[in-house]
Amino acid sequence: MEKQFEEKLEGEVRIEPRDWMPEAYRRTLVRQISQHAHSEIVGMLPEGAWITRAPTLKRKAILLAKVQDEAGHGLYLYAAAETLGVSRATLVADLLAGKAKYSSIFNYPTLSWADIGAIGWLVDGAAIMNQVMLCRTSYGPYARAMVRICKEESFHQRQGFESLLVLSRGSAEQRTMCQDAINRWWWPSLMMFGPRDSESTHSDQSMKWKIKRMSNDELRQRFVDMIAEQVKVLGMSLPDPDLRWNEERGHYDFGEIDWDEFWKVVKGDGPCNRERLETRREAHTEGAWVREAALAHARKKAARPADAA
Ligand code: FAQ
Repeated sequence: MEKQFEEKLEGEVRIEPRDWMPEAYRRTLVRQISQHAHSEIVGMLPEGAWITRAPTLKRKAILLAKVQDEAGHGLYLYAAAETLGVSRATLVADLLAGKAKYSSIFNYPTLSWADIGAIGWLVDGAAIMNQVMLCRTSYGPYARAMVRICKEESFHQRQGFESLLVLSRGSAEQRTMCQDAINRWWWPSLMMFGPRDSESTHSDQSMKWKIKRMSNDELRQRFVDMIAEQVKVLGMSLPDPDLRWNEERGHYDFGEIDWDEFWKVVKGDGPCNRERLETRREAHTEGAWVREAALAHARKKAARPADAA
């Protein structure tokens, strides 16, 4: 069975839920897919805080749609994780108990309207850079979920960029707001790609299993190369004095990430970690009646044909 599994990987045949797979492969997928699902759900909070404060009806409608998309992404991903034999209730319980990880980026506050544009451009931009490779991941349900998610994320990135473009062509105050948001979101966005390859616990094995197709550092470099060009269109700058084009490498060089800050946030001690978990716990408690009603409805529906007979 192991040989068949290896042959499938070698021949680029997707692994499906009913196929035999090594236990460690299954566990790695549950870990990564559930962390990804939690990120989408917690990721609704920083932007959700601006739905009632969006400057126009058009911006409010766009933001509402985007935040709803993130909820949908979370649900596809929990469903993909469930195909590996773990229940969504267990995964959510782990998140609420503070035992599960989610992306570090969502532990930073959204201080101004420009942050919503910066999240779309930088955070969704980093997310897509990583997720495009995941459309080719070796596990079928995860890869298929990613195809749809990527289509929606690319709309998210464009709306973020367009929103910043408007601010960048606005008043002096709006331009300052735009630059300030870029300054605050730049470094945390680079952290989304995870630790340096040399510090990454799972990369080697995940690359062998074709769960990951590119390393953390490769994706981070691609992101820097893309954003360093796009920021010129905005007429803004990135807060990194070491950022410069390296002709020899054919890439932008960039400064050192504050890894102490990264690990602090990952371990639960970032600016908003406690607030985010508290908000999720409250939503879970307050939403109990919706889950109960949905279950009661499903039971009633399932009982109906028997009643009719
Ligand atoms: N934050 O060995 P590696 C989005 C952990 S979705 C927190 O390199 P791996 C959409 C890692 O889990 C954003 N923890 O790990 C959106 C591991 O801990 P563990 C989420 C991090 O898995 C936009 C340890 O460090 N995207 O933004 C982070 O091979 C706007 C060692 O790391 C995904 O989840 C971090 N930044 O590579 C929503 C994509 N980085 O489990 C709303 C799928 C690392 O041993 C608004 N995930 N860690 O305790 C992946 O591609 C990978 O899991 C990586 C990490 C690349 C994130």
